[in-house]
Amino acid sequence: MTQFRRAIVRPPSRTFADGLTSAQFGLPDLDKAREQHTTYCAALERCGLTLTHLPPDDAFPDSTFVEDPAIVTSKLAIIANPGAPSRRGEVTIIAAALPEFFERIARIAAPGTVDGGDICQADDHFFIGLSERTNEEGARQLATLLAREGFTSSVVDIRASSKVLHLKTSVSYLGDRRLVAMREIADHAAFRDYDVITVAPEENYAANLLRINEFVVLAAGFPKIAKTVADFGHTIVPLDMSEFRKMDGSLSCLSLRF
Ligand code: CIR
Repeated sequence: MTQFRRAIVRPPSRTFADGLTSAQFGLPDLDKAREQHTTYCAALERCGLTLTHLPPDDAFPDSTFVEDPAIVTSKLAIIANPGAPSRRGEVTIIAAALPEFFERIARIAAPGTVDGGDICQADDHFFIGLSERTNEEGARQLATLLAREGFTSSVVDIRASSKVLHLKTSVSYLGDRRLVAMREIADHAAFRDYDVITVAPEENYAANLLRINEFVVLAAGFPKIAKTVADFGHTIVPLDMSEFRKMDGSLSCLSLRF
């Protein structure tokens, strides 16, 4: 399992509530979102990570979801080309921040689009989600870049699912060849060599979790999957994600981990 040492994070900006969302939970409370973000950062530190904090930018309401404008691997960082036009400018600050940590940096070029939230790494394999944000050309460019580094990849088309924004909204890698997935995607052929743990439908939001070293960071309030994951011997770190959920955000979106 990948050992993670660092993460890049970015707090919500004052315009956070103006971001894109399809969720029906009402407007987020900015102060509460900031508090939840601070708690999230502390949780990553507890998992052993050293954090780099990028400054908030009111011009980009969704920029706290720092996972989407890049894909980071042990060998190469890739600047993405986010599928939502309002988010494309977020790549500038990420492109400036990554050279401190990565010698080699590649880019997804238009007309290819990729959101980092569609990319699920399982050791040396990458699942690439095709979604409203990641198109076939972007997926093809990313697969080529990854293959050059010796990584394998497979495509998971989620375009027919109205329930999920990104692939990682619906599936996460728990390590040890185990995936945690929403029922609708659990039987996908791309996952056939993995042990797939299905979340109960009322716990779908918890399908996005973070395995970081010996810890698993989980959205709070989902006891069934928390017990299943704890029974595998992981230390659970539960976090209240209410304000980010209102903006279609989940745990992985709030950091780039490497
Ligand atoms: C968006 O629609 O782009 C943001 N409001 C949410 C992005 C969530 N990111 C992620 O799942 N990786």
